[in-house]
Amino acid sequence: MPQFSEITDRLAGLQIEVPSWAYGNSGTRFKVFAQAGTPRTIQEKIADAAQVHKASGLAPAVALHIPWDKVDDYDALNAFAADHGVRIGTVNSNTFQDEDFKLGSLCNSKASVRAKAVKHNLECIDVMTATGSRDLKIWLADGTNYPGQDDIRDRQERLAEGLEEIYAGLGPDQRIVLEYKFFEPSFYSTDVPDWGTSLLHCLALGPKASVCLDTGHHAPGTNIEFIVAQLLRQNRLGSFDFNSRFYADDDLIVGAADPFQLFRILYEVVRGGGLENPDVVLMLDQCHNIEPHIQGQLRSVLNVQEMLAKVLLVDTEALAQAQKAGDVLGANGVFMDAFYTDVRADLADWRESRGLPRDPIATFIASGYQAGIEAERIGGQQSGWNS
Ligand code: PSV
Ligand code: MN
Repeated sequence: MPQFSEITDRLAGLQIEVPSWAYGNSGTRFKVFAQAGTPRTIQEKIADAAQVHKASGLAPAVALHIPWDKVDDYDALNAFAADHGVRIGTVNSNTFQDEDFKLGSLCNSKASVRAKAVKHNLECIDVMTATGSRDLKIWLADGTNYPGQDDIRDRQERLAEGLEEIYAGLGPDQRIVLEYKFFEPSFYSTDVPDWGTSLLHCLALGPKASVCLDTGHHAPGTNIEFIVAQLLRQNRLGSFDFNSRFYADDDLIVGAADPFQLFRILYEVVRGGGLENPDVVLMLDQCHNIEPHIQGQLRSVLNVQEMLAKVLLVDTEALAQAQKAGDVLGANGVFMDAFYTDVRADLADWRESRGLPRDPIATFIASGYQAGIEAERIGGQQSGWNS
């Protein structure tokens, strides 16, 4: 197995994009519990996200969700982010909260509604141009609840047309990442339910369209690392939305529910050249319903770092030899050795050697930042999952 010192160069390249909405309040359809100090504006969300980067060195970009994070002056927002040591990342469009989109957006049977959805995405591209952001992430809540409700085949044609119009609006260095999800909010059919459907639309669109893989968007038991391997083979894995789940789209802290699954996914990222590939964005998409938002984000990026360190420790030569020899248990043993290696002390030493806190979470807590925002952010409308 490689020494820890042999993997630090690659580990140092890890960059994780954090979602602006993770800093707002969130919950379930039963209750949203408000937290003291929650941001009221995108600037406050960025300031909080910057704390995650400051303590970990891992999170230099913040994804926006439009219209939640809309501002009048994107130059000023860019400057604000830069002043805080971070930048604007992926722009997420939102065609799931407007009354008009009740029966779908790009797949709606009404041309006027489809046009409205296209227009919104084109406006998101304007935001990307203004912020220097490369990626437009499209996730559609489109689907049906009842068999026969709409023509599921026509819906695919409408989707292809709408995506083409949006694609035509991309600048030369901009991309679409098309996210899939097998159910919710639609319970019978979903228009982009799986990676295959997303990939087919991306292939039809052209080279500036790739798949976004949200780890919470699969049926239980799905082998997600296989999907990672396959999409990387096709150069069509544009981004991840990392989170973890026990049941459905739980949006829990990445690595919390199934650390071994995160290990297996990251192994395929590394194996497929995704780690050093700027076209593969590692993003979080999480909601911290009951835990403190900033600490939740910190824990998330640190979980990814820890699991990546273990992946980089896999003895790839020994693994290849065992695989070639058909040594089933030997190969599995090499893989598991890396997973079971405790890298926490090495990581702490390494962080310190780079001028970062040994224990980013403890350092953040001790900084008093949280107490400061709780005292300062009085009044106003706290951001929530829908604002
Ligand atoms: C949908 O469940 C999703 O994963 C999409 O990425 C949305 O943009 C995001 O959640 C909103 O939290
Ligand atoms: Mn997502």
